[in-house]
This record gives sequence, structure tokens and C-alpha cells, in this order.
Amino acid sequence: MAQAAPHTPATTPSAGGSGLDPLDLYAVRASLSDEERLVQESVARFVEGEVLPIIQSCFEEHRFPKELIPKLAALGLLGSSLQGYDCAGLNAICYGLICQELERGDSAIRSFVSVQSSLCMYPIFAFGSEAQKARYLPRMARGELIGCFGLTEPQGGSDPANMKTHAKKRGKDWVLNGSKMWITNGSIADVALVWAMTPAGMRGFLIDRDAPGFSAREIEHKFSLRASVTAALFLDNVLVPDEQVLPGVTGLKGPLSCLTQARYGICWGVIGAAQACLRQLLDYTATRTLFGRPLAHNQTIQVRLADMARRITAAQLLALQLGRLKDSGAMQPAQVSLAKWNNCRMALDIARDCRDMLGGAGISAEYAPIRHLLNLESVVTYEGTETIHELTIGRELTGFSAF
Ligand code: TGC
Ligand code: FAD
Repeated sequence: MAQAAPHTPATTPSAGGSGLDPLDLYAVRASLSDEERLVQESVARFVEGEVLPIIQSCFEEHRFPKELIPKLAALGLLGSSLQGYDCAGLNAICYGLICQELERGDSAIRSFVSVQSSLCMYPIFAFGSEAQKARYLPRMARGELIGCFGLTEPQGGSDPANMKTHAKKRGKDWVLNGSKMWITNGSIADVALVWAMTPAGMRGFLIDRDAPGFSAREIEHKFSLRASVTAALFLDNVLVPDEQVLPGVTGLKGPLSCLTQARYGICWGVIGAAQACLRQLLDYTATRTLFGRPLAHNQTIQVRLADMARRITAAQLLALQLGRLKDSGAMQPAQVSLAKWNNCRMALDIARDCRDMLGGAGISAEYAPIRHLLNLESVVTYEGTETIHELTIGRELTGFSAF
């Protein structure tokens, strides 16, 4: 199997003799605290030992490796940014590094952690009652309960304000009807956080998987994120007790706040996917001999590799500064949009160019770029498409909404 070599930063200096790490040309690692470096190293080891050996077959078999969940939990990677409730309480840079290392393995593993941490545990932590936090968070941190986040509907995910799923009061309880589409973890989740319209605006409902009238159906035939579970959710007169409604938020800003957390993680995650592709191409072009010399001796190959390193470096610095802003409490959603747009585009372009430089071998899943490329087609679409983030920046610059 020809999986990308794991990134072991201190031991992979560039061949140019300067001692620079080709995947970290601006020494981002050196600027990390001891704790941040430790987190990065332990997740990198986990990806090397547990993810890379199985991920190609998971992708080919369209299988999410559920067996990794207890290990992710044991490393403290579920809800890692939250304080209390058996969560690790790590800073934003650590969360970013976790996403980066996991996505070096595969976007599906980062996706699982993003949804569990940023889209399910975060809203329970930020908007839930004390009883909801006590009931769900410790078990979610231990990986005993899996969550999913149901916002997108079949009629158009970019415009969640046009929500058809609705909740009506019946006595003290709520009755929910509607459907959700493209929901990560949907059919393996023990609890679904479903966003639904009420007369007062959008609200979040925690629905246990065995609630009568609730069902999930896995979406098959995906060519992207094949190692991740994606499902449609159906709500047919689902009765939800009032104590299962998140009390702390009403309106679109509830789900959008969760998206800000998850998009932040994606800004880092996709750097890992791009680094995995570049690492493999540095090795491949050094050994593949054409026209009597290694491919890496050609100017156009070097220009393409240099361009990848340039774009990865810019993305790393963007993510690092975004993380510093987040840790200082100053991060704005528009800043997340710019980084999500830039970094996803960077990773998608690099994966495609790496696929091309592998020639015919590039279409085989034995090499990582095609898998990352296909995964990144989802990553550039979910959590706000590229266009949505471009228009968000347009609105920020001009003051006019073009949505
Ligand atoms: P707008 O009027 O801008 O805002 C409504 C209210 O929300 C507040 N707000 C935010 N709050 C936190 N974070 C953000 N990013 C926020 N953006 C806006 C805003 O301040 C306002 O608050 P208030 O108090 O004034 O009411 O809303 P809009 O209707 O103009 O928004 C338009 C748009 C297009 C930006 C928004 O609808 C959008 O982001 N659409 C994309 C939807 C999307 O990203 N869906 C993702 C679904 S989940 C998913 O893909 C998971 S993949 C998981 C994985 O596997 O990793
Ligand atoms: P649409 O909104 O129909 O967009 C179609 C096209 O129109 C896009 O190119 C878009 O950029 C463009 N467009 C939209 N508006 C405009 C405009 N104003 N001007 C110009 N162009 C525009 N959702 C969840 O809620 N939870 C999940 O866990 C989840 N996981 C997912 C996992 C996967 C693998 C995928 C693929 C999706 C997931 N999603 C999830 C859904 C995801 O968020 C949506 O696919 C995304 O928001 C886009 O919505 P849509 O697919 O309905 O496309």
C-alpha cells in the first residue's frame, strides 16, 4: 500500500540543506506552546498508527471505522475545547491542530470529530440547560453517545432560513415534522440535534434515536467522504419533551454559531489533507525517473511543488492567526469565512495537482491524493459552500447582502 508517509515534522527536513521542514516552511511548530506541540504529536501518532493503516480500505468499502471512536475519546479529542463535563478544556490552537492531524489521515475522521465536538457538544454546552449538559456531555466526551447535527434540508442547504421542518406546541411538549438531508453521523447517532421552526423562530431539539416517528436512512453511492456516514433524517410527528429543547438560543444565530466553531476546525483540517498530498509527491517525484532523470529535477515540477508549499504556508499562517484571534475572544465569523474559503480551495487545488503529477497512478486509491481530492469536494461544499463564504466577505466589504 502506498499511503502518504505520516508527518513527523522534526525528522523530515527538506532536501535543500537548510534544515527547513518542507511542510512547515515558516516554523509554525516552533511558535507553539509545549502543550500545543504535545497535542499535535500525540494526534499525529494516532493517525500514523490507527488511521493510515486502515483508511484506504474503509474508503473503498464505504465504511466509517467506528472502532476508532473509543480511541478518539481516550485521547480527549471529543469536545476537546470545552471546560468541565469530562472534556479536555484545550485552547483553539490545540483544536485546530487536532483537526489538521486527523485530516492528514482522512477528512472523514476529522468530520466525525467536528460534528461531535463543534456541532453537537458545543451547542449543548453553550445553549443547553444544566440537566442537558450533565446528561449528554460526559458521555459524548467518552464516545458512549454519538451526536449528529440536522440543519440542512432537501430544498437547499445554503439558505437554512427557508426551513420547512417545524415544531408545534402540544401541551408542554413539541411535535416535530419534516426532514433533513446530508447529515454526517445521521444513522449512527444516539442523539440528533435537529433545528426546527417554531412560532418564535428557529430552535434546537435534542432527539434520542429511538423516539417514535424519528428515522434515519444512510445515503449510499457517495464518491466523496466514503469513510464517513451521511444520512437523511425523517421526522413524522415526533414528540419532544420541552426539557429536550435548547433553552439558551432562538433564531438562526443558534446553528450559525455552531457552524462558526466547526468551520474554524475545517480551516486547519484541510491543511493536513494538503500536507499529506505534498509529502507523498515530494517522495514520488524524487524517485520517479523519466527522460533519464528524477521528475523532481524538472523546472515545471519544482514550480508546481513550490506553489503548493507557498499556498500551504499561507494557509497555515491564516489558521494560526485565526486561532490566536479565537483564543483572545476576538474572532469574527467573516474572518472564519475567509479562511474556510481560502484553505479549502488551497487543499482542493493541491490534491488535484498532486493527482495529476502521479500520472496514471494518481487515479489509484493506493495513493492518497485522489482520496483527499474526492473528500475535499465535500469539504468545500459543506459548512457553507465556497460561494456562500465569498458572498459573506462581499457583504463584509460593501455592506450589501447579495445572498
Ligand atoms: P444573518 O442575517 O447574517 O444572521 C442571522 C443571525 O445570525 C448571526 N450570525 C452568526 N452568528 C454566529 N456565527 C455566524 N457565522 C453567524 N452568521 C450570522 C447574525 O449576527 C444574526 O444574529 P441576530 O441576533 O441579528 O439575529 O443570516 P443570513 O440569513 O443573512 O445568513 C446567510 C448565510 C448564507 C450566511 C447563512 O444562511 C449561511 O451560512 N448559509 C450556509 C449554511 C451552512 O453552512 N450550512 C452548513 C450545514 S452543517 C454542515 O454542513 C456540517 S458538515 C459537518 C462535517 O461533516 O464536518
Ligand atoms: P445548495 O444550497 O442547493 O447550493 C447549490 C449551488 O448553488 C452551490 O454551488 C451554491 O454555492 C450555489 N448558491 C447558493 N446560493 C447562492 C447564491 N445566493 N448565489 C450564487 N450561488 C449560490 N448539513 C447538516 O446540516 N449537517 C451535516 O452534518 C452535514 N453533513 C454533510 C456531509 C456531506 C458529505 C455533505 C456533502 C453535506 C453535508 N451537509 C450537512 C450539508 C451541507 O451543509 C450542504 O450540502 C451545503 O450547505 C450546501 O447546500 P446544498 O447541498 O443544498 O446546495
